[in-house]
Amino acid sequence: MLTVYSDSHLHRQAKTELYGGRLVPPHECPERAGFVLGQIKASGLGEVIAPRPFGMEPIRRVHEAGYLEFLANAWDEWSRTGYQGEAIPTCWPARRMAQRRPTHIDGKLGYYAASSETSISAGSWEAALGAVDVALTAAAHVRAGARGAFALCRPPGHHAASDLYCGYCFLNNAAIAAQWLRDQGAARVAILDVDFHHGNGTQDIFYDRDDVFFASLHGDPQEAFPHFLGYADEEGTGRGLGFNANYPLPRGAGFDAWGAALRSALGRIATYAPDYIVVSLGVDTFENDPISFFKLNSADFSRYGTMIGELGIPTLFVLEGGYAVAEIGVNVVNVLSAYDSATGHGR
Ligand code: 7XA
Ligand code: ZN
Repeated sequence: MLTVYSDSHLHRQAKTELYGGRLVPPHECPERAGFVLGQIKASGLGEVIAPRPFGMEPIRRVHEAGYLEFLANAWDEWSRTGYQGEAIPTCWPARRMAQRRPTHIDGKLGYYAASSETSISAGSWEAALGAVDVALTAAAHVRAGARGAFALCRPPGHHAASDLYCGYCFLNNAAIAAQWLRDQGAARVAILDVDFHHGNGTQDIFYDRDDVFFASLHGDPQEAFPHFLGYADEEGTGRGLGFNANYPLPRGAGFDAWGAALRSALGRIATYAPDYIVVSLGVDTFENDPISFFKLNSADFSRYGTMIGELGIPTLFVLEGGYAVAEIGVNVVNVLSAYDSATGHGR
């Protein structure tokens, strides 16, 4: 399977994450991409190519103009205040407050952030733009006839809504790729989110639509980030009713429970019969992930790569989370090479 990768992710070098009441080095760190790329090369998964530029138009199809203007300028505005640390929101338009965009950067951060762990640092915007080109280049490869492609995106994207950032995500790489595939003529696209965390941004973007089916397996939001979306009774709205499927799972879930949920989600996707599947591939379901609570082992990642491949639908894999740095490369490659084998493209 072909991988698309760019060093542009190195622009995102945040130094702080608000975690457990302390400012710590971010879990979503540049080394993550290095571990994945290293394992892809060591395993001989396939060619690694650089992305080509797609410009802003595919991004504007998913994200609001005011939000993009905010992201493009947030670091400069923050720096001009004279603040010494990285940009972190400290106030929000909570219940019964005005839903207006203030002029001061402190107000804008609260207006556009859904949570506070994700510091904005110099270069975050450039890295986020680069990740979109990675996703779209891989999407174009699948559209051109490949059975699968892997977008080694960093920063990740699935928590970003049309006008919200959070959970280490600024631009929704998977959603932008799915929309682009639609705009290129695909009738239906399914997004399967196997990251430990619910893909609240992706769900929100497509919630009222029947042309993009969204299924997510994740830690029960009663117990896990993002807490305020991802419940089983969220099934879509309007034309989108019946095209959103959430599988919240309890603390300690292993492959028995997780794999059964995947089987159900894949059944829904097969019935939907999409032209393409976009997999939001987070490997923070791993048993040793430091911020998650599922119990998949490395062999389980191969098992589910096979299950996805057996659908026989061209699939774009987009990297999301996964923080057990030494193992994330192994787990990603296990999914992708099992997918390849199941589709007859094994090594
Ligand atoms: O898929 N999303 C992630 O892996 C990031 C989740 C961020 C959780 C922050 C909770 N303090
Ligand atoms: Zn995650």
